Order: sequence, then structure tokens, then C-alpha cells
Amino acid sequence: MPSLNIVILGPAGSGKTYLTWKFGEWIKNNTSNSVSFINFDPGVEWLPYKPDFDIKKFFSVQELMKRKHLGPNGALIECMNLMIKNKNKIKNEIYKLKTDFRVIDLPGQLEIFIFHPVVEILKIFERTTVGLFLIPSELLTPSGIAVSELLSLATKLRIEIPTVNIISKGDKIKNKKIIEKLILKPEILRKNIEELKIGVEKDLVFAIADIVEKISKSSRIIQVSAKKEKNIDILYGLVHEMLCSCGEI
Ligand SMILES: Nc1nc2c(ncn2[C@@H]2O[C@H](COP(=O)(O)OP(=O)(O)OP(=O)(O)O)[C@@H](O)[C@H]2O)c(=O)[nH]1
Ligand SMILES: [Mg+2]
Repeated sequence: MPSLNIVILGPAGSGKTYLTWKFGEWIKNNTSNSVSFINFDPGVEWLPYKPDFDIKKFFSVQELMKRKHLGPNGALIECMNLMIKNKNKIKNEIYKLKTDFRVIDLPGQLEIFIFHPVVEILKIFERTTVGLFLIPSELLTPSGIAVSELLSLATKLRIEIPTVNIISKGDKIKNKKIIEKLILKPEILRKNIEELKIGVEKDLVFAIADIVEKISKSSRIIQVSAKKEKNIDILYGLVHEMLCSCGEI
């Protein structure tokens, strides 16, 4: 594989940090590729991996909360502003990491990162970048899948990086049959969304169901467990496929 950045995306608590760790370790142990870990979350208190680049060396949410008397979200926004200010320094540090892969862990409150101009920082890497958007298995209900697909679509529009959705925490899925029906048969998901009693006009519900069905049809979605190290090999194959479709292989 050519050298590559892999950005791990997903809502708060979806398993980004664990997957960053387990996927990176799996690549190191099972392929001939070298890996570096990048932490872009200035609010994280503890990491399971040893970061080769850590944004917390520059600033942290905790320090800004104290120094500027801010709440956690205000401090995170301030960190995003500082990331833009320090873009060149960050770029120089990351360029020094010459490993085959760089796995990038993003802030917990992904929405703050995605809807802030800092999102442009994902374009400073000098090599091909792909994204993995995590949908945690706790969200595998018709409305949960719909919201996740729409958030992942918004994310893709903002980051402009080829990104695929994957189900994280696959080991926690209890009713595999219902989940597989919803994931593998977009028409069933569509019917379920249309039947939801949500407080928006029926036309809008049909439009949402239509979009979600189209998104679900357009890609194969895999279930991964970082905790149980399940399907990490399939995830690696998927990244390979993404590179082929980007024309990199
Ligand atoms: N069962 C199970 N739990 C997991 C898995 N991956 C992560 N978790 C748990 O989910 C919680 C959140 O995991 P993180 O990796 O910190 O998630 P995150 O998206 O980085 O979280 P934030 O950065 O705080 O938004 C932790 O309690 C993890 O132990 C998994 O594959 N299976
Ligand atoms: Mg995290």
C-alpha cells in the first residue's frame, strides 16, 4: 500500500480512540507497514496508545478552561482556533512522521470539529487521506441509523475526504438478525423510517427515508469490534479497496 492517512470519525463515545489504537496495532503486527498515531483531541485525559504527535503538547481543553474561565465546549472551540493559528507548526511536526500509515484520532465532540473552520487542517497532509466514520452499535435503530447516515453525509461534505461508514462496538449487538435486516436491506430501513412518528411533515420523512436508502445502498457496511479485535482484517481490506477506488493503487 502507498503511504496513507486514516482519519477516524464518529459521534462522541463511538469508539474512535479505541479503534485508532487497535487498528494501528493490528497494522503494525500483521503487515509490513509502519504506523504512527496522531492525537487531535485536546480534551482527552488518557490515551490507550502512545501518540507520535499529540495536540496536547501545544494546548489542552483543561488548561484553557482554567486560564480563560471557559466551559468544556467553549474551551474546545478555543483549541480549534489555536489549531488554525498553529497550523504550520502542526504541519511540520506531522510531516516528520514518515511511517507508511498515520492513524488520526479526532476530538470527542466531532460536531465542533466538523462545523468549525479547523476542519481544513485535514487537508494539510501531503499524502492521500481516507476517513472511517463510526456508527456505534448502540445507534442501530431505524431512527439511529438515519441520523448517523445524515451526520456522516454532513461530515463527508465538510471534510471532502473519501470516507466509509462502519459499525463500531460490533460485539455489543444483541439482535443480530434485526440489525442485519436494517443494514443489508435498505428498503426495510426505508419502510421503518417512514413509519416513525416523528414531529416533521410526512413529505420530509419520505425525503429523509429516500436519502438514507440511497446512502445505504451505495456502500457495504462492516461491523468491527476494537475491544474483541473482530473484523479488523476486513477493515484493512476495506481501506485497501478505498485506495483502489481513489486510483492510488
Ligand atoms: N463493547 C465495546 N466497547 C467499546 C469498543 N470500542 C470502544 N468501546 C468503549 O466505548 C467507550 C468510548 O470509547 P472511545 O474509544 O473512548 O470513544 P471515542 O469516540 O474516542 O470517545 P470520545 O473521544 O470521548 O468521544 C469506552 O468505554 C470504550 O471502552 C468496542 O469495540 N466494543
Ligand atoms: Mg476519543
